[in-house]
Amino acid sequence: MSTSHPVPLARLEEIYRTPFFDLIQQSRSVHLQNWDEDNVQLCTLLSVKTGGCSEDCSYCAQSSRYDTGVKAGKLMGCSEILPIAKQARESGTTRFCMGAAWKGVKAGDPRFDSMLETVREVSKLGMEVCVTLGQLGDEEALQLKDAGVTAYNHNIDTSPEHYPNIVSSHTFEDRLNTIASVQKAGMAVCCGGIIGMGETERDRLRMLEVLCGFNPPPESVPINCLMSMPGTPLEEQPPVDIFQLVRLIAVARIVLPKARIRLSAGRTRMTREGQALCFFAGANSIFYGDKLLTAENPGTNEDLDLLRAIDLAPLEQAQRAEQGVPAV
Ligand code: SAM
Ligand code: DTB
Ligand code: SF4
Repeated sequence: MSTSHPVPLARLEEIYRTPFFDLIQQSRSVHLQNWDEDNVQLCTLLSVKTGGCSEDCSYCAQSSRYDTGVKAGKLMGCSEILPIAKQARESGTTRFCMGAAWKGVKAGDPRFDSMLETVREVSKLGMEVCVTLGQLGDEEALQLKDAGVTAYNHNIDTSPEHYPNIVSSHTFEDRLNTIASVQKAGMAVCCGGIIGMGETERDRLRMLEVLCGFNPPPESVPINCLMSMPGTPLEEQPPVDIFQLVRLIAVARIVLPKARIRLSAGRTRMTREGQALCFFAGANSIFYGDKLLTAENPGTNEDLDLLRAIDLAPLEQAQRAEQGVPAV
């Protein structure tokens, strides 16, 4: 049975303050002890329902409370999503993540039934299937698991203390309750957060402290750097310092050795060298494709060039090579 590995804040602070090169050397060594291959998982993200969200998350371009220029769309149906998922698989992706901009889902709602149908079809394609549909309870979680969802993404986003400064339409506790339902249903938890929202170093480490307390620990941890979206309350936030990001990834790798750490939003503002340091520190997954949900992401050729330049193979291609099949 899995158990949590709580790490006290003071210990996280101590690790974070290790001299930079010692820190990334330590995290690299933890990485090598826990991961057989040095590869990067490519994940395709699709916004299946964009904009018009009732919530007031102050980083989000999809909240209907802010004038961000994002138009509210309808939920895409299975016949629209399936060809996109097939194309993603052809492009070398091993995980397909579908995101919906709404507060949450309820069993019996036709939109939830439509998502279940989509998941049933997409899960036949052989990729990991991740969805992020906001709040849910035990029943919804079980239905998603039965339909074939492998992981549910629900970020805590920041520390419990900073959360009320960022969101007022739901609570940090609400987020934890959803995660508990996901775990009860036996789906993997994908949970991380955003840095660059005016939080302190302590808030960032408190966020990791909460993640380490999950039982079992999250299967994947997306670390997003805020994409400061015009029209949102956080539009003027300055970019995150790359060395702070690398340090946080290194600490995450040390305390969550088995989690896939996803270098998520914000890569368009990072250099290739900065991203390479993130991979060295322990990041082993990215979102792959020109667009995140509404914001930009590096182009696919750019990403493949970067991985090639630093001898990192995408996950699936690495596995194929092991089986003697030439990489695409
Ligand atoms: N509505 C669902 C929810 O809130 O969980 C799912 C979609 S929501 C857009 C998924 C995650 O995207 C958020 O929890 C946040 O971590 C990330 N995100 C949203 N806007 C962002 C931004 N401007 N910059 C960085 N990350 C962002
Ligand atoms: C996550 O942690 N990051 C992704 C995914 N999970 C759903 C979303 C990033 C969104 C970036 C802002 C946008 O595209 O609007
Ligand atoms: Fe809605 Fe999710 Fe954006 Fe919050 S983060 S406004 S819940 S889409």
